[in-house]
This record gives sequence, structure tokens and C-alpha cells, in this order.
Amino acid sequence: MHLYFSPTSPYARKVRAVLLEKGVAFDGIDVAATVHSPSAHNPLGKVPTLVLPDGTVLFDSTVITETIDALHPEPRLIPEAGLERARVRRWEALADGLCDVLVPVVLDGRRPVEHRDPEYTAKQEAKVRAVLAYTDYFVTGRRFLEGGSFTLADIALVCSLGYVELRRPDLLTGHQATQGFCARLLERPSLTARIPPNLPLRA
Ligand SMILES: N[C@@H](CCC(=O)N[C@@H](CS)C(=O)NCC(=O)O)C(=O)O
Repeated sequence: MHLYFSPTSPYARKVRAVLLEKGVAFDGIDVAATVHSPSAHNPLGKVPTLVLPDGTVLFDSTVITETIDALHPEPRLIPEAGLERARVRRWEALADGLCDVLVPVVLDGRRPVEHRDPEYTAKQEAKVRAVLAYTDYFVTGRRFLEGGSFTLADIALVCSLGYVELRRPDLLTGHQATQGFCARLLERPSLTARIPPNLPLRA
């Protein structure tokens, strides 16, 4: 199994953590360090892209996490059915959505000042702050986000918060509850493993 990833991609980090939690062996292809591109398998050219041993190609990260959890059910990271499943998948959507919102802000910040769009950026930053306020409220007094045990919801939140810390640590100011919650989860090897040194996420 081959996983195309880049070291700073929160979506790829989420997939890596799921594979590590389940003990599924994979070859990682760092697209930042090789000439190999996911475009050979994924017309969107994005990471993560996963190529299964039978040649089946999976993307995006949500399809990958769902499929790996179904093919390798131990340990279960997404509840099998019902509202329990929906709640975990909703956290994944929120965590990925947080990164989706931040990426254009990061790109805008790299443009020459005269080409930036401060109004759009302010709107996106407000969404980041709204997500962090929501998570602060929700994580208070909890060890795990859903169901009293470690799930994909926890993995997804840690990975997206790591991305905020990497790109815009200023936006984390005042959100100690979420930072502390994620820092405790970082004790899991799947979340510390293969993280580049610029993704520390410590409270
Ligand atoms: N919704 C996608 C997002 C993936 C994504 O945006 N990946 C970025 C890296 S963080 C990427 O590959 N960007 C390169 C490109 O778009 O060409 C997922 O969950 O997998």
C-alpha cells in the first residue's frame, strides 16, 4: 500500500495516524521529497492519495479513513452505525473544514500586499476562531471527543490544530482548553510518529 503525503498536510497526517493506529503497513511517498506525484493516480493531484495493494486508488482523506476503518476494523475508529457514527464523522468534517478555511488565508498571506484580500481573510479567520471557541466549549472536562474512547474524531482534531499551530499560531491565543486537550492526545504514538519538528503542538 502506498500513501502519497506531504509532511505538512493535516489531511495526510490524519490518514497516517489511522494506518498507524491499526498497524497497517504502508510505504509513504513524500511528494515534497521525490519526483513522484499523486497526479499519476489522482487527477486532482492532491495528498493524501492511497494506492491499495490491488491497485485501487482512494482519495480524499475522508474516503480513505472510512475505507481503512472498514477493511481493518481493529481497533474501530469510527462507530459502525447510527448517530454515534455521524457524530464522529461530523468532527472529521469540522476538523478538515478548519484546515479548508485556513488554507486560503495562508495563501493570501503569501501574495504581495497589494494583491491580498483582507476582507475575505478576516471572514475566514473569524471562522477559525468560531471553530476553536466551539471546541473549547466541547472538550472541557473530556478525555476524548466522542463515546468515551479514542476515535477518528480525536485524530482529526489534533491534526487540524497542528496545522493551525504550524501556519497561524497567533489564532490559537486564548484557546488553552483545545490546546491542552490535543496535547494530551499527542502522547499516542500514532500522533507523534513522523511529525516533522515544525508540528509540535504542545500546550
Ligand atoms: N479534501 C481533501 C483536501 C486535500 C488537500 O487539499 N491537500 C493539499 C495538501 S494539504 C494538496 O494536496 N494540495 C496540492 C494541490 O491542491 O495541488 C482531503 O481531505 O484529502
